[in-house]
Amino acid sequence: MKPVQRDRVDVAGGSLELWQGDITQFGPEIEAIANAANSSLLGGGGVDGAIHRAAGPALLTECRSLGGCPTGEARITGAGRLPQRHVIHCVGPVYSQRNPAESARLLASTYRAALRLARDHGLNSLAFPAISTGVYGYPLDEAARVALSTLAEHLATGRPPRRLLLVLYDDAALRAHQEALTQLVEERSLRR
Ligand code: AR6
Repeated sequence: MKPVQRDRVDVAGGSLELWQGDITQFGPEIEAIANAANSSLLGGGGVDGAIHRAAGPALLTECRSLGGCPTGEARITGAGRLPQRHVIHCVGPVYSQRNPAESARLLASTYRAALRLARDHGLNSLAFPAISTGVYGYPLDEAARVALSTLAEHLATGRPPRRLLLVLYDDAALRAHQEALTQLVEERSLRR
């Protein structure tokens, strides 16, 4: 399904947006998409599989040359056949392997690493999937709070990228992120 915008808040003149649909279906107006990868960076199921299928074999060839990526970090490549300039591969934590505080630290860390790479490559728009909330088993409501507060903190610095999208695949993920956004808007007095 082509992504549809469902919600949006303004943070320091930047835009934090909730979308629903398939992250591989954006056009070139979104300069980069993030992938929820594993530390081998050699592909997998879920959104990783969808991104590699859409991007074609050039993406895997480029990923092979990177030699993997530790949990909590990110790596950037071209986007193969996708219309974006880059794919940023994020390795989130497997929720059951650590205590909740350590998982939250690593999840925030991979979002921040992706934002740094985007800024270093002159990107102004970046779309994320809900990292770790599928195969990696991160509870949706907790992951939504971590993701949204990390993205809002980035926007509050005033640095690029200034347009951040979280792309939710199903209704449960969308609901969890809408609730977390409502909480964030109240806590930080943001404009919806
Ligand atoms: N567009 C947007 N979101 C999607 C799409 C899509 N096309 N497909 C799935 N999602 P997951 P993880 C959502 O499992 O939990 C892979 O095998 C999905 O509903 O893709 O970080 C990797 O290689 C969920 O909310 O990633 C790793 O081994 C979210 O994307 C492992 O899975 C993330 O689900 C990473 O697990």
